[in-house]
Amino acid sequence: MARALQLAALGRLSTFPNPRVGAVVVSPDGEIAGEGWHQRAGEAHAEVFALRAAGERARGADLYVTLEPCSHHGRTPPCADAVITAGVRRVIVAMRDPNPLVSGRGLDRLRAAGIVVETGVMQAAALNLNRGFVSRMERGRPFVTLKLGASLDGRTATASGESQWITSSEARADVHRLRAEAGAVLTSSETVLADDPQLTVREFASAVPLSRSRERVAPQAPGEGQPEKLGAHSDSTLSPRLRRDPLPQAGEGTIFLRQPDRIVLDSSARVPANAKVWSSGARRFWVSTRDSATAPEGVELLTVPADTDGRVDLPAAFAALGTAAVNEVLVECGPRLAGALLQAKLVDELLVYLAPSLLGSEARGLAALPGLARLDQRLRLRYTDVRQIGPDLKITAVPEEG
Ligand code: AOF
Ligand code: ZN
Repeated sequence: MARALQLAALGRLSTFPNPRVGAVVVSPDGEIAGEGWHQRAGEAHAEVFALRAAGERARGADLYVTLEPCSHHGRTPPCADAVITAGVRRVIVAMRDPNPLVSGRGLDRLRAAGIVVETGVMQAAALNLNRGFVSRMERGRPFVTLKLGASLDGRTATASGESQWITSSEARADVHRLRAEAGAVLTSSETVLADDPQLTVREFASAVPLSRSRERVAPQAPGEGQPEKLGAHSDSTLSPRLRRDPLPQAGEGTIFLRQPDRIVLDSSARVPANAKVWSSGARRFWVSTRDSATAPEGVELLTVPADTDGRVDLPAAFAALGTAAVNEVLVECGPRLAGALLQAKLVDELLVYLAPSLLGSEARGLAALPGLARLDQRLRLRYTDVRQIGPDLKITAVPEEG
């Protein structure tokens, strides 16, 4: 399963809106007979690649797959049927498919065909890899990461979508990698009008390995961490035999980089057609309360209700993005939207890059929040990770419940 998760992670930058899925066929004599991972929506599922690679050796074999095999006819036929036809004896699954079209029916179908099914193996790692897909399926909205940049005293100098305060190129490359992984970047009209950011992946592009070399496949900035969530199962902990195994036949060693969707929340539709954020290359969403606004070419207008202040109603905006098949968003914005998202409890994870400098009390804070009458009204967070990225600190935190 550790290997299947590694394979699934190869789709980290390319499977949206589909989940990242990996599969390994192990023959009765304990050899890996086939491997596969899902590469792009509309193309074959992980199980199909793995079964194809295994051929006749799938008969009587064990199939390790990071997501329950599907039971529905989507863009591709049901994988559960392919597993049954291939003569697999046992299927080991990391997590159930939260897609209501599947949701246990794939497992039922396998069991009905007499296949032994085990579930929940390395489930936490699988859920983490697909936190965006799971969020969209279960909550109808994307997983939201709010990225902020500040001085050590928590101050920011600019309205900054593109974080002009971040001087270190390491931190910038890290943010570009996060944009690629999230698959969508969201900001406010205020930030667009102030900074005219592109919000595309540029610095990271050269760091994305497109070669066939196994060693260079996992995209990772120096010192960075997502893959070490799988770290305990990295190559070094696998048996030498597994380590020598070749990559899957299909799409061998290829990582597809897709530019992230770009999303602008713009209540009164003020962002001009020539804003850089609308430049071509990805899906672009203009979320506004004005249904009469004329969207620039290639930009999709999502009209949502206004809140009591006349701004975009945030829960409605994120629900609309869920409907538009956005799994995960990286929010890069100024203090106003940051504060509003935190107050609306729409932030799942907070990333704060802290530069080694002090801006003093005249500079603005990170998130605009109403003044507190009592300390127990404070917004509580829990740190989940701290690391150094170049000269900066990167702190990951999650809001506490309640
Ligand atoms: C994937 N890749 O490896 C697996 C998936 O439109 P379709 O036919 O590609 O179906 C997509 C759904 O299939 C997806 O939402 C998930 O529920 C299920 N499993 N999807 O893209 C895979 N195993
Ligand atoms: Zn499938």
